[in-house]
Amino acid sequence: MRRSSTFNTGRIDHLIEGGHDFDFRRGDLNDTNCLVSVLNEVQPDEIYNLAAQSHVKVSFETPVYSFETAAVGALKLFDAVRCLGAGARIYQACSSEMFGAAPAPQNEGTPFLPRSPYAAAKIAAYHLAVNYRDAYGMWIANGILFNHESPRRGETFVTRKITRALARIKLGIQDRLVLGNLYSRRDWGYAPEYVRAMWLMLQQEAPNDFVIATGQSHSVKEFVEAAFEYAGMRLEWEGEGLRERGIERSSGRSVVEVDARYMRPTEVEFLLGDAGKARRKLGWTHRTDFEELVAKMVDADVRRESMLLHGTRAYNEQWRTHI
Ligand code: F7E
Repeated sequence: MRRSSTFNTGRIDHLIEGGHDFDFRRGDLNDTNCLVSVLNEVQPDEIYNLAAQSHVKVSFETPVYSFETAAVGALKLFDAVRCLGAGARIYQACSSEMFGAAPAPQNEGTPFLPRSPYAAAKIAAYHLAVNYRDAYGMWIANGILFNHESPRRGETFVTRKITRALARIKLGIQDRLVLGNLYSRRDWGYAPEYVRAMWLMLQQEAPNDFVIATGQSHSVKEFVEAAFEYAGMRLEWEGEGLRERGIERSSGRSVVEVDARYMRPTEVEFLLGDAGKARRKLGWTHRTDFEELVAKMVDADVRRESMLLHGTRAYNEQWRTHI
């Protein structure tokens, strides 16, 4: 029986799988007592530390909380495992945000030039992982994952914000999509493939650090265009800066607009990952390309939003008949 603990978004979710047993408990990563008691009870073989306030823009508004979950939370976990002599293998979720302003393509040898409190916190956790590895011989792998998306992505991250708004515009329940910087570039991959890479990292003989990316980079604007085009809505652009707008060609309606409130005080302009080391040592490579990712996310949101719409209508009709 393998036991694994996943520490996610500042909370501890862990499960023990074995036969018909399925045990699920929750706790707070920053509560050391809780952390120790979970580790003691579960005695995990593998720990996946995904815990963080992971929204980069929100980290400018909540820098202390963001630092406490991403950096201090990781330190508490490493130190709890050390104190307990637990011997578990740990996956530490790092981030391509750590590269910040460093020139592309970025790989394991690229210097970190952080552009947000979130990135600075992830860098602190990265260095702590390396130090605990060197000082105490602990088994900790740093996974430096570039943006990984899926229909399960949170609605405030740009890809999901785009596909969800597009679905709602198509169904006539939303007028427009309002975004910030259209010109930053990201290396977007498909999340399930990145989770496999995390698992592969913990199956190696020795702990190591890996960049996980597709090696393709697209701007936010290109994501918008690809999504709208896939949904059968051609866009034409007019204006510049905060006045830039995406006009739907067939209706002449303005469906994409820009607002300063979604801009960041400092931006990461260009991320493009070089996952050569993961290819060579883990045998990992991405399979889903940009167009397929966009299509999967648009399809899922169109399905979900139309179900919600029709479900609401059905609900309202039922409610009206009973009144
Ligand atoms: O922004 C721009 C925004 O919030 C992507 C997290 O999972 O990946 C993620 O960080 C880009 C940025 O992701 C909007 O300025 C424009 O340039 O989807 P995002 P992120 O900041 O790259 C890394 C790997 C992580 O580790 C993080 O935890 O899109 N952008 N307009 C916008 N972004 C948002 N959220 N909303 C907008 O309206």
